[in-house]
Amino acid sequence: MSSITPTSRHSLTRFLIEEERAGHIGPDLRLLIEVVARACKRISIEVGKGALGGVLGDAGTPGAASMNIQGEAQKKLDVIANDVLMEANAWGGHLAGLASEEMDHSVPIDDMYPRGNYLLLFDPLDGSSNIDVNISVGTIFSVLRCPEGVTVPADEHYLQPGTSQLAAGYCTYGPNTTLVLTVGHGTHAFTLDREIGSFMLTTRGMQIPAETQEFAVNMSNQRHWQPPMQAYVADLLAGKTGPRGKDFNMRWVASMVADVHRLLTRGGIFSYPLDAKCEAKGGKLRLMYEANPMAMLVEQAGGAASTGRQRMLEVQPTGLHQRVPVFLGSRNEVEAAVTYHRQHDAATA
Ligand code: AHM
Ligand code: MG
Repeated sequence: MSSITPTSRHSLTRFLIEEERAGHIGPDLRLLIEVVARACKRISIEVGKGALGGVLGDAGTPGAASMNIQGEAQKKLDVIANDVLMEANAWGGHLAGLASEEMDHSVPIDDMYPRGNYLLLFDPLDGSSNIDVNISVGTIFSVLRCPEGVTVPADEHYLQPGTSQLAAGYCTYGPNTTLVLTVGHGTHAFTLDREIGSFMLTTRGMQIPAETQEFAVNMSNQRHWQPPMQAYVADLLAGKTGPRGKDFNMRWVASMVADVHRLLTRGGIFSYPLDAKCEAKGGKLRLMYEANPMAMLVEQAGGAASTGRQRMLEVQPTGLHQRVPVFLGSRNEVEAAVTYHRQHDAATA
């Protein structure tokens, strides 16, 4: 991992042109990423207005918040961020279609515009529960290729495993706005320079340390977890004198973007396991626009990502809004969590 000195800083535009020259991306994918980054700048401005902009609180009418397909109440900023991403990506000719956490089904690009070869999936504003309390939220996105011969993509055309992602990223709206991106050649961070309005490369080749002493999980769900997760976390909490032989610290922002940004920066494991409350749905977090893009970013930074029982990027999706259990971050710690699942499953088989 190398930090960039002020004199050698590259803009996102320059970085993408160099990726194109290196043969890592084509011009349409470069345009797509530029458009998403521009939309994220807009969202960053809206998020930053807070109470002054009238953007806080629930969408819909008082007492009757609008709901998304997940049955979750939408915040005003969820809807604003979704609209910004939809509008920005509608007309450029780089996409065949889009899918979002906030929309029941995918949407093909309108006939009035040319259609490109890519599919874009996104969670427009992740960490919705933190919007009104001024804690970091973010946008997560994933790019897939539209299958050969498909001109009007439907939901089924998005159901590709995470290994098929051509690019993935997120943007955090926190004390600073940072875009973290991979096109399959490392994971890189770009900080928004608000004075010039450009994302500037601030970390090339993020690297997650293989070992960690920090974990992130919603501990209030502990009693609802399955036995292997119970055993794993009990051993983390046992600390130095327990079987793991070291003390662990815990952090939980409740915005996946912020929790993942922390582990990309200094290591850690993030997990949202199966629990009795979300088991029937398959998990809490969504595979296609939360778990998979984060898994690609983490693997590209030398980390690992798993459902606890399978490499995340190899899960064959069956639904656009499918949910999965998630373990990702420092490689050795993810492997430790997976071992607890493997041993439990072997003992109960
Ligand atoms: P969202 O996309 O509706 O905001 O939900 C996803 C969020 C993640 O960012 C976060 O890790 C998790 O839900 C928080 O869950 P909890 O409320 O159990 O802490
Ligand atoms: Mg989310």
